[in-house]
Amino acid sequence: MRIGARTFEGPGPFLMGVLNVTPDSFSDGGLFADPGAAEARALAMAGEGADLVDVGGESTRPGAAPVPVREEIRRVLPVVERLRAHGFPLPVSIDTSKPEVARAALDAGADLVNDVGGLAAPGMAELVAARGVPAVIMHTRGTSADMASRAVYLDVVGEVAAELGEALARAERAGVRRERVLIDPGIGFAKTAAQSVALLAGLTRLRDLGCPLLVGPSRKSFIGQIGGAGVGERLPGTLAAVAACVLAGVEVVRVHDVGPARQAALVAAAIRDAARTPPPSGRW
Ligand code: PMM
Repeated sequence: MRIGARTFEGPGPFLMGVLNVTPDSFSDGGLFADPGAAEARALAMAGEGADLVDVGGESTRPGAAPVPVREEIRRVLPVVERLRAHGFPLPVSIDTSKPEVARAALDAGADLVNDVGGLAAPGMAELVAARGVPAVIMHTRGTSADMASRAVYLDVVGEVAAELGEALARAERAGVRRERVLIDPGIGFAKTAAQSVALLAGLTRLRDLGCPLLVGPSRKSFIGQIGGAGVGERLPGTLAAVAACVLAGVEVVRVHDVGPARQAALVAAAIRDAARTPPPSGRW
């Protein structure tokens, strides 16, 4: 799959570095709200081995207040513009569910649309199709306000796979090409801790959708619940989840702590590849 100037193929693992330019994200809110600080963070992540960076201007944690379109654009656009103006070497992803924000970011040079809403907003799939850019379709239910109450499943892996399949089919009807889509089970989005763990254990069942997988376990609350760790203390649990993703064949892992995640991912990949001959080819 082509993402910006780079071609991603094979099993990876590839790392998407998180660049939250929000005042209120659950783990790094406010740290990178200034475009200069955001750029420095992006460069640091590139230096630590990130393969792409994901710029987000709206906190999606349960209960977070919605951000108006103009405010979200005001947060993300200067960052994308600055990265592009200064020759930032990696593909830039825009983390948004709003087509207006995605359009502004794509116009400024973003390369991929990462939509936690699964391209469901009116006009979003059409925009992705018209621009011919790759996109992440993530699974969630409801909004930040009601997602916790919608975490009810009989078979979480089966239902998430089915709902992702429906979102993919909807996107294809709007003109999005399947070979430009990455699929994400949405760890922590309308999921309890136990459901997030069940999804991490059942990732291989999502491969039937025929798309590369992207998973974002970094610093999420299931780690806090299992390990009794506050938001700032979840690196060890994050690394365990990164390794589990890579061993399951996930192509892209979305992380805040790129350097440590890279070491964990490379060791897990070496174990994965030693266990299988020939190594998996990936689903790009
Ligand atoms: N998680 C968050 C935000 N964006 N995008 C994708 N594709 N997958 C995720 O799991 C995901 C996401 C929330 O975490 P953050 O606030 O630390 O970015």
